[in-house]
Amino acid sequence: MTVIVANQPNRGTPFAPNAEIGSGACSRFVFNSSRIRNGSIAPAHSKHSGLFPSSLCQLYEFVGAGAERVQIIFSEFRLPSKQGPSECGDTDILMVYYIVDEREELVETLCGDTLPKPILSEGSRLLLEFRSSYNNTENKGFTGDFFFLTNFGIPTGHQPNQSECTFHYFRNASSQGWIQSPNFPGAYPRNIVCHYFFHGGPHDQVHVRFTYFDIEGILPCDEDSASDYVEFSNFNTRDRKYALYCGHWRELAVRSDGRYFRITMASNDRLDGTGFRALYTFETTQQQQQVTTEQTAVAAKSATGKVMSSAASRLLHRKFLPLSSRPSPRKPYIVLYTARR
Ligand SMILES: [Ca+2]
Repeated sequence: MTVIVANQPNRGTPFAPNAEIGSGACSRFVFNSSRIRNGSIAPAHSKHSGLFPSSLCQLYEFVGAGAERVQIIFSEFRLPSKQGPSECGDTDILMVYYIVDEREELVETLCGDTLPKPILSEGSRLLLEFRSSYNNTENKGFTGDFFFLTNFGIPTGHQPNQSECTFHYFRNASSQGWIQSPNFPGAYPRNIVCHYFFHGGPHDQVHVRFTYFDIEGILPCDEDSASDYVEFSNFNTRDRKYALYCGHWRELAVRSDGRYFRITMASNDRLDGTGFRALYTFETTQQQQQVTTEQTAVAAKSATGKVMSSAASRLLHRKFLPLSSRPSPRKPYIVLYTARR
């Protein structure tokens, strides 16, 4: 195999890839994390006409090490399809492959004018294949930034072990901040478990307000319903006062009993969602009392039937009441602002 170090393979690319390897009709650019941690890719086309050559095939291969994954974030994407906006056909497409056990698995085929969501590899390797044969002036190609990372695309919190999707949030680091699912706002990976641990001060409670929630699954969001889910707990073990959550929620808020709280997200081996984003706040008991009074007033108003839908009301009464088997049950603090879509 001949390995050639490319000089200027990509228009507008500040980094040269590690190697360009001839592969049939396709040129292959290999990026190895030992030599480059991040950069951008964009297929070369004529500076004169803005067109790609009549038949272009380029492979971009990303090779990470250990627990590293590859994330691609697109900043430009214009590959209009000859077959209309909803069908890619086989021209002017960008194909995404996971490489698992030396096998290439096609994950998705991208085309059109909509900026794709971020992509996160399943393991340490990822392959992109760009094919262009439908030349018109609308086809401007794409630009994507790539990153080799070990934080699963979760930029906040303290991650003690790079191979685990576990993040800790401490009151003494910040009284407020954001958490998100891996690769948000792109699809979260399959077969993943992510833990978010919150450690407040002695008189703190943890308030978490979700601003986006899309977890693939159906009620009751457990393994029997083949669902991905988000779990809340005041303990390290399962907290039966909280139901498991999946589906779409416009807004959802939850509060811990005390200074400690855990949120866990788990995905199975099929179908995807785009995850969640939430604002967490460590609140002292005094602040909390004030907020509870306000929330009670909102809940009372909702109960008149003007705000809360019957579906929401059913969910509240059926799912969130404490279980009688639990000793000294306390009413769970979950405020449901809107019903399931
Ligand atoms: Ca799933």
